[in-house]
Amino acid sequence: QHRFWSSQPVPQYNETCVTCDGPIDERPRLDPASVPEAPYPLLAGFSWCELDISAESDIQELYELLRSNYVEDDDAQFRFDYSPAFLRWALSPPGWKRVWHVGVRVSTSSKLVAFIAAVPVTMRLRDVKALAVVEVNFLCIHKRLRHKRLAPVLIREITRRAHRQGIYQAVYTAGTLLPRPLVTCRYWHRSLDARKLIECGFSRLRPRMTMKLTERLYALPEKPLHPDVMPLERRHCASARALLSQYLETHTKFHPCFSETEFEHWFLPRDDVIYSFVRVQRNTSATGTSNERVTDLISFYSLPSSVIHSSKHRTLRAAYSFYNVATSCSFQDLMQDALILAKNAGFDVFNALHLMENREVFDQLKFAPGDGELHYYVYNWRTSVLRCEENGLVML
Ligand code: JJ1
Repeated sequence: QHRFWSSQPVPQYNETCVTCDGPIDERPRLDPASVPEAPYPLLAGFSWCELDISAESDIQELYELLRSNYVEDDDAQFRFDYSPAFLRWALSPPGWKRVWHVGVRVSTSSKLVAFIAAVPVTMRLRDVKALAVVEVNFLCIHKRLRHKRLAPVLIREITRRAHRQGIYQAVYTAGTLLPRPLVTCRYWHRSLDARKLIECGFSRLRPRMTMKLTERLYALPEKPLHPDVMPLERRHCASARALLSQYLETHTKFHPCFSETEFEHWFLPRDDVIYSFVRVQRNTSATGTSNERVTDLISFYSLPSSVIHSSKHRTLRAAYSFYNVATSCSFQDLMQDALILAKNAGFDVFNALHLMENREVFDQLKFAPGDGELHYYVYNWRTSVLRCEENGLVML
């Protein structure tokens, strides 16, 4: 079935009973000399390269490779269109390494035809509180080179490069089923511009519904329910990070552990990339000093999709729920503010996965289940499957 994955240290479909959590293959860690020093051999006519994400030209080449060849929905109507600024943000968190931005070029023309990336992250997985892993993302092979079995070569090469840096586990997600998901989460969608979603084939007019009624069904207040929600600033970050860490530790079993600098990187707002908002409580002590405590956090990222066949609309502007924590109000009221803020920022749809506590608010807030699912995988780690609600990782 899986010529490649059956050779890899991942749980197979038939392994159900897990007695002890831990690595599947200890050899690369115990015997680093067994990790090759040189890159894996590539198909004749192609060469490895490292992209320089600080160079406008390399980011632009990566942007174009992904825009034309990356993930599509099941019916090939939409394709992810990550912006250059988004890619730079996603690929440069604290501790990022250029050796982990791996490209494949045609040797004669230098054209970029494939890519895979890893970034470092510290994860908690069940009882293991700080597992050093890489998040692998943006694996993309040009459409004309599919069926040449390049993906296994890229995966072996990024694995080798992680091993060379002393990292032996990876987390990755895919819309396709591979051996074997840690957890599988469905996408849910909340219309913000119902007319546009229908016009571009993202959703359909329901039976016995007119366009006017549909627009009225999805109407939202003009302003957030909480007038004091404000964009996250650097001064909020220590408190916002404490709020999020506390939430993830108590409510989930699989989550990133953000350092202070990582939190600032992943959450400080960037136009058309990452949107974060907080509510703060001001406390004035007896001595007159005042401090601010973040009580609530809203965040979502911008990931447009190209509309593949529409004369009317070229792109769909989608906001994807990132990390949201409510303590001063209900989670539902907080997420309603997330919808309003996303609508006011010009997004057409708000997408969220069935993970953490999200499912509890989908019905009331008029989300509908999508036709896509996201499978989460951990490379070289054995553990039993999680419930969706126990999943505290949102990847980009
Ligand atoms: O966006 C997705 N589906 C949409 C569009 C479907 C178009 C036909 N296939 C969808 N729409 C219906 C819901 C509608 C929303 C508004 C209100 C009424 C109901 O279902 C799906 C997710 O559902 N997206 C994808 O399939 C894209 C790929 C997802 C896998 C991502 C893999 C990432 C890998 C790297 O990390």
